[in-house]
Amino acid sequence: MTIVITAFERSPDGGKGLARDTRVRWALEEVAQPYDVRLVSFAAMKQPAHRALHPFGQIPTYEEGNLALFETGAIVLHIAERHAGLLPDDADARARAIAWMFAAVNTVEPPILELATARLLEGDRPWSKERLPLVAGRVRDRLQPLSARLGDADWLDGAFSAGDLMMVSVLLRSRSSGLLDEFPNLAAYVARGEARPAYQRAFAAQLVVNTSEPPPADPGPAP
Ligand code: GTB
Repeated sequence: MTIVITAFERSPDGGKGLARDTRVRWALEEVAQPYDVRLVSFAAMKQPAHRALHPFGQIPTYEEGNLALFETGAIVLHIAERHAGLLPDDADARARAIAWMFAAVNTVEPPILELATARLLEGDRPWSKERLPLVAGRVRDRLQPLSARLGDADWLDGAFSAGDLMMVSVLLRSRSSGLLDEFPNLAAYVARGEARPAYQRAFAAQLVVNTSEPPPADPGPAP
């Protein structure tokens, strides 16, 4: 059964790999599963056909036969549970890897997203200068204990797992703020993730989409 994911027709980041299809591509590359990509415009994402796959009108989605999934945490967990390579065999270690996946999307990602919003979308507001340090502080409050837990290990809990894949993907979004570099072991952890051949293939695949000829103008919904 062919796996089909959706991705931005043109990502706002121009191919830096920050849109969330990259983490799904990465997981599929880690477990050597081929996949197709259906590119969607912002207009198409909000249409009923796409909302049937993703109620919030977002990317990425994942289709495999009759199964349709949204939410990258759920998608990566599905991939990791069905194919060897992203979750340990030992039941306790497996549960801990899944806990790190949740920690990535539920505990670490929210303040990082808040900071990205504050910097990129609210930077011109009169209160922005006062608020930014508060939001940056909340990111540090997550990175500091994460850095302490990682210490000088390569990965969060033994061998590389879906927990690391999600955590590295989330941390990547904090790099442009400069905060990641305040924690050299986390910066090195992210670099280790990026150096994995599977990540390199995933990154290259999304880059091609975002740097090739622009797609024809989207005519929008039919009148
Ligand atoms: N919790 C969901 C998940 O993990 O799957 C979040 C999905 C999500 O936020 N999708 C975004 C989306 O579809 C794309 S990834 N946005 C369009 C919309 O909501 O209308 C977020 C993203 C977008 C752009 C950049 N960038 O350009 O740097 C980075 C990340």
